Amino acid sequence: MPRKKILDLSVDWLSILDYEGNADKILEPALDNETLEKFYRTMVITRLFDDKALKLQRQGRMLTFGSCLGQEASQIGSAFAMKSDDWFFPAFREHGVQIARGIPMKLLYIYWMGSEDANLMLPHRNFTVAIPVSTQVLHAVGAALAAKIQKQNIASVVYFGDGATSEGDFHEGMNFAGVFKTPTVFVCQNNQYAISLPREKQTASKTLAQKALAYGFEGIQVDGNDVLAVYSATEAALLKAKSGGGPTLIECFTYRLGAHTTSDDPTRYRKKEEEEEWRKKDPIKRFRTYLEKKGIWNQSYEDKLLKEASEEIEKAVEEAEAYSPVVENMFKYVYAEITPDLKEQMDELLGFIAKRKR
Ligand SMILES: Cc1ncc(C[n+]2csc(CCOP(=O)(O)OP(=O)(O)O)c2C)c(N)n1
Repeated sequence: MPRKKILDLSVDWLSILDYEGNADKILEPALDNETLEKFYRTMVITRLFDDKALKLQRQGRMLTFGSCLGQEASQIGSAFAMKSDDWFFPAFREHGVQIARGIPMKLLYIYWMGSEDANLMLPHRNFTVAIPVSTQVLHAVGAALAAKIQKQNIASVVYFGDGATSEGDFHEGMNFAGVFKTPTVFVCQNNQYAISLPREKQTASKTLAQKALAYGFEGIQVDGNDVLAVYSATEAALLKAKSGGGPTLIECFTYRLGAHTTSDDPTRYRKKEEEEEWRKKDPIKRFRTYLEKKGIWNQSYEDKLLKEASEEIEKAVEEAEAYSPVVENMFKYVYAEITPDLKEQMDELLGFIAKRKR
């Protein structure tokens, strides 16, 4: 039987920077040198922050930690497109976004050293890390709907991975956002793996971006190792969201160069050659080449930056390790009101600590 085509959907791809340090002149965002330098500095600080966390974990000074090595362009490009009044909802790998949003590194270290107290000290409009995969998608859509009802000119930006797109929460959030046209930007960092599960086994869809089309809004695939492309796509999505155009799903096509977390061994599920290929696509090196061509970057700039960043990180670690967690907080904030069994556990622990101190 002859059929009539009733829908023709497509997904765009955006890439601006090549690997020789050239930007597409038509697509290149108009950013001043100071802003470009801020992007680079934050990417470098994130990498050093991350590396320090891994070392601390190996020395028994930090708990399980998931590195964002290789995803710095996806994180810093999207983060700097947000305004400070926009809501930000992270998963557990968004250290770069958190640093770009001005969350002190000391707090990030305190959190990954095991104290939820850090969440009580987060600056304005930064939500807590979501360890359960995809739950933050619903929170972000809810915050965006609230902002829309209150006629605030803000949006919410939510981060999650390729694996999160298989969760019900993702689909519920996307559906709600599409129906109610909430000002939400969904940033999916497709880093090719959900722990050991490769992207091809996650979904039969050709792209993750196309999932937005089913919910009635735009999905775009962006070169996630190109900080300019990620910035431009996020900025456009935020402008659209704030002018009533509804949500956007941005799929940042990138790669997790490190292990899933410090408890993972990626050599068991992926080939060295694949990692090597992606190492050549290092987002920091790529951006550095561009900045060097523009006369912004040189070796003495790099040496100074590395020195300053390392000092900043050492100071943050020192402060985090000097922090004494408030034990009660672990129990107090599970529910709005502490339940009798949690209260019992809290009293038992406090008693145990008091006895040890004597
Ligand atoms: C609801 C839920 N199910 C399972 C887990 C265990 N888990 C932690 S991370 C992860 C994979 C997440 O993959 P992805 O969303 O691609 O993010 P990535 O870790 O690659 O950044 C899983 C299954 C969890 N934390 N929450």
